[in-house]
Amino acid sequence: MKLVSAAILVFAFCLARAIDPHAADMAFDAYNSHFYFFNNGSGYYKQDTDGGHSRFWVRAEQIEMIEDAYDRTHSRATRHMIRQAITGFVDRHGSDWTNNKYNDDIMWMTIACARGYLATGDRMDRSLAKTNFDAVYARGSDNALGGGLYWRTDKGSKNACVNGPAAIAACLLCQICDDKSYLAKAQALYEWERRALVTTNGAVHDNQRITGNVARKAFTYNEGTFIGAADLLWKLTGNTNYLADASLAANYTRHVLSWDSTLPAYGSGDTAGFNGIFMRWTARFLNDSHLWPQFYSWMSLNADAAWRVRRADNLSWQDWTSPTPPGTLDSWNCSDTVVALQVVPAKEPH
Ligand code: 7K2
Repeated sequence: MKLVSAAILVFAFCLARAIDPHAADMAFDAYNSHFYFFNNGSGYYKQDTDGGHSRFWVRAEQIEMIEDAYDRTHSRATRHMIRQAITGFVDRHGSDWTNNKYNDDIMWMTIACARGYLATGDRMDRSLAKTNFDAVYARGSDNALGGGLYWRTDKGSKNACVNGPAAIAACLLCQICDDKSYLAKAQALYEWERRALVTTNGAVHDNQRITGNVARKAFTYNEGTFIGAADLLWKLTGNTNYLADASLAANYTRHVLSWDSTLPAYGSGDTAGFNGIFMRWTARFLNDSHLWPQFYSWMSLNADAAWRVRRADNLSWQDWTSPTPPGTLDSWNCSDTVVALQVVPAKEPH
């Protein structure tokens, strides 16, 4: 009898840690049927369930969401969507994005294009990534504050939201252009961010003003891109210090920002998709480092909670502690759940 109840307990424990195996497909399909618009070879996500267009950086991140789905399934249809959505982006914003004063915006799209190239092999994606990265690096980096990239062309601050993504972008360019000069850039950007903004317990502060003041606010997306950059640099160099950094930032996000439960709910606006960015890069780090055993219970708790708060139409917002409300929903606000379900495996990897 004791053995039976022990077996039931173990079974329940395993169940609690698994995620509905259909959730990843269902969430992606529902998201696309509510928000995706395409016409021949060109596509985009609407701003919300009523229409409109997503803005520049959100659009880039929604392309990354499609790439997350592709990395999970390797489906032809999803690869085609990547092509269509990058084409739609270029239709709207052109191939030279430097009229955008936000260096971070351009870095997000650079990552989306570099990942696009890895998925589709289309040289246009690689060249979009390279030329726009190079332009931002040229206009946005200097030695003030010891290095790093400015957030915007007005050069008021150097922010985690551009330096983390730029370090990731440079690692990807090193890989896809087979050019080691990008590795040196990635290492320098990463080292600047680490020294200026990252604490010894893994908090990634938001930015440093040109006056020297540091904004001590740790957002999950900055934790995520720091982890992503550390992971890619570890893979490119073999230096395990990067792995230790990534673990520290992941643990800080888990224990301090999330109290070992769901990621903080960020509400509407730019912050609405921050948690998806965290989940993406943390999951990649856990795949590469084989550290899922340390984090699966918490990561799956998040992905599972994300799916549980969905509505009857399978849309789910970013507050994973309360039911998704009826009425109009913003597409960016619903993307975190889709990403979480693409990147966290339904069962713990062994
Ligand atoms: O202050 C920056 C950043 O450091 C901070 O983390 C977030 C918090 O706000 C801005 S980043 C938001 C910009 C992203 N690029 C496009 C712009 O339209 C947007 O203001 O939210």
